[in-house]
Amino acid sequence: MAAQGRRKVIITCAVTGSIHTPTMSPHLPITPDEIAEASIAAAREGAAIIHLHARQPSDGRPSADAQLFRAFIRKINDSCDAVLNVSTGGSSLMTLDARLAPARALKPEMCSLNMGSMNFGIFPMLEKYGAWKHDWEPALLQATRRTVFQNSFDDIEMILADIGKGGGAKFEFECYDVGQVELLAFYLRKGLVEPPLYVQFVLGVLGGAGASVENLVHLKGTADRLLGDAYQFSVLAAGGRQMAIATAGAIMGGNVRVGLEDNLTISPGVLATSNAQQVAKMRRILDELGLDVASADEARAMLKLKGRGAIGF
Ligand code: KMH
Ligand code: ZN
Repeated sequence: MAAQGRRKVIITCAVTGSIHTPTMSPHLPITPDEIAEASIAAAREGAAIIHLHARQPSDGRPSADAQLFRAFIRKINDSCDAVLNVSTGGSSLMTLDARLAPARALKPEMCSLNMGSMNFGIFPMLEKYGAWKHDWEPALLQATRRTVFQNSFDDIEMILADIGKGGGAKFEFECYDVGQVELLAFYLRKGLVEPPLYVQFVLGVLGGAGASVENLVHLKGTADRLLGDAYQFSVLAAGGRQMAIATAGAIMGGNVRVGLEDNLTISPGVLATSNAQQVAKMRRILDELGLDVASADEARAMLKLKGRGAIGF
């Protein structure tokens, strides 16, 4: 039972993403069944929000096939009450139309929304592996040297109108640097976004702000100044600083995101065996800090989501 006065912290688990590849970990969920099982187990450990991408079952490459999403999202929704958050970022190599197909088809309670165009470099991971299971893996990493992850003003405004106003989704506003927080504030002033805004500070992506507490303090300071009480925040760090930086975020009054999308390890140099293992670790940390884990329905109330009754799957 929750102790009195303890703040509720939302744990998001991003279970597979489009950054890591099958060679990097045997524990990365690939098939719809694996993605569903990983999500349900993460929710059981305390993840209130599950952030979802799909992969081609045959070889694990990132996919935005709405049918693949449908195959796992229904199963997850039948087995737990977690908020299901459909990525609109897809992979930086997909067209915008492809990226938006799952959100358009499924009308989820939440979607990600990336707040700017940027270099999104995952090519440094090429050095870590000698042999690859599939040819597409090194090709994808290499391609991020020359591909811009495009999220233009027009793109963002179209997503706000189409998936937000039209579909009723609330957003996980992914902000990789302070300029993207400034842009969110611009849209708040223009009335294109409505409180409560859920800002995900994304640290540690090459091309965005690095995974340091100093950067997090600056991002939060900027958001406090520009968004005031119109926002709540969550923190994710890509790579091995995931737990430490998310913990800093929790201490600073925020929510947290873990999951194999962002980091494959459970401690330095040790692969996590599941998403649930990372959620359980984060839950223990929060407990030690005197913080409670928000249930899915508490997260729905905190973020004013439309509810499970209004989803399209
Ligand atoms: N992979 C994360 C660094 C999205 O799905 O829209 C950012 C992300 C993007 O989750
Ligand atoms: Zn994602």
